[in-house]
Amino acid sequence: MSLVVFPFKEEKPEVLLRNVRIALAHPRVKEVLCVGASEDHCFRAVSAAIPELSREYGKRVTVIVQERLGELRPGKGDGMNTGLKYFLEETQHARIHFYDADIVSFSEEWITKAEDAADEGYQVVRHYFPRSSTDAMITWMITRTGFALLWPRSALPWIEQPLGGELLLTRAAAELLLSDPRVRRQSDWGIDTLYTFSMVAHGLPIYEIYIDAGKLHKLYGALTDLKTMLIECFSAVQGLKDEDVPAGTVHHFEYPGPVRQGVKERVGYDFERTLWLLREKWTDRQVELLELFPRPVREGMLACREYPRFSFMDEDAWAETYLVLLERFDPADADWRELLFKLWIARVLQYTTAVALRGYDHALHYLHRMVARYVHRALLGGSAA
Ligand code: GDX
Ligand code: MG
Repeated sequence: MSLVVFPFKEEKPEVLLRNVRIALAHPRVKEVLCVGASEDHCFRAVSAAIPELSREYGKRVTVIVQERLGELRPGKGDGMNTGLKYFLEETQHARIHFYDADIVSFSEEWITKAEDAADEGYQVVRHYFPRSSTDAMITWMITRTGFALLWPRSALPWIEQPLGGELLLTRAAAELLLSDPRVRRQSDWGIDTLYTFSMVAHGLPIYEIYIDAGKLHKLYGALTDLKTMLIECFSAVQGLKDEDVPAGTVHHFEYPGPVRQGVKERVGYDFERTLWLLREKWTDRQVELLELFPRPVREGMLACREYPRFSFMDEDAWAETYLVLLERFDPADADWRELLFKLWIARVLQYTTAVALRGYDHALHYLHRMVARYVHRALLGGSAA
């Protein structure tokens, strides 16, 4: 039997409660746990609804505030790790599922597919979804790029959605993750990176299941909303750069189905608002820091102070930029954070105009090939044609 955990922060209670009901109705689910960032409005609404839910389904439902377990900004990582700890210390269930609380397309199928794969013996089951070609720009440009450049022989670069918050772990997998000090300290948005990293580093067999209906959830506007997530996800990779990851993890994935037109046509962010972020918040120190980067990047970024530019930030320029960032980026330094943000925006805009504009199929093929080329580059130097 399984425990389902929803980490949440300031979500709409009706969305979370709908998801809690779906989980409670599933025959494999014995208990549901909601882990709140604080006692916010959503926390109070869910707490009030619990007695009736428990009675209706005859199952245990609990809502708790996350513990302070990590060392970085208290965020989703403390929430997920509190869920893991509860699962291991307070229950005897065999499996734990995590789902984001804000999903409006959640269904019984998500739980069933994960359970079916776990029945086959996989220790980790991860959900992945069709996404628009301009979505997931942290995943592609930060996480998968970093995984390819740093651990080209491991399974890491090939994980479809390494930042996905939807996954199942067996008890043994949960024990390994929570006892990994690298995972426990990661209290912020870097937690998804650390879970993925740790499960591959420990050689746990992974199955990625494809959820055709897609993950519909709260949306962002300009890329500014993603700034903290970007910085924390990059820092998480950077913090791991000297770690070893063995090759040979079993990683299977379900072949994706045809992608619906609505997903193909979706624009992932507001292009015009994002463009102008390139001109903003420049300081003398950021200009100095640009000295560390290859010339086309330095000159291109300097020109952004007058007029937004990005065509210079192609795949190779980004790899070189990324390698400098891995060595020199300082997450405690506001100028470094702002510069990382602008460099990433230049990369996202370049990709959008040079690749994504040519259509969904072209773009998705490009992104997968880009990861493969980064793997090749890391193994053999230079870039593969
Ligand atoms: N307990 C707790 N504490 N929950 C949190 C916190 C926190 O500090 N911050 C966010 N959450 C919850 C939130 O309510 C939601 O249920 C989930 O975590 C994800 O947050 P959301 O704001 O919906 O983020 P988003 O952009 O949907 O990101 C998710 O997907 C990304 C991805 O798939 O690429 C999230 O799981 C990211 O970590 C992931 O990178
Ligand atoms: Mg969301």
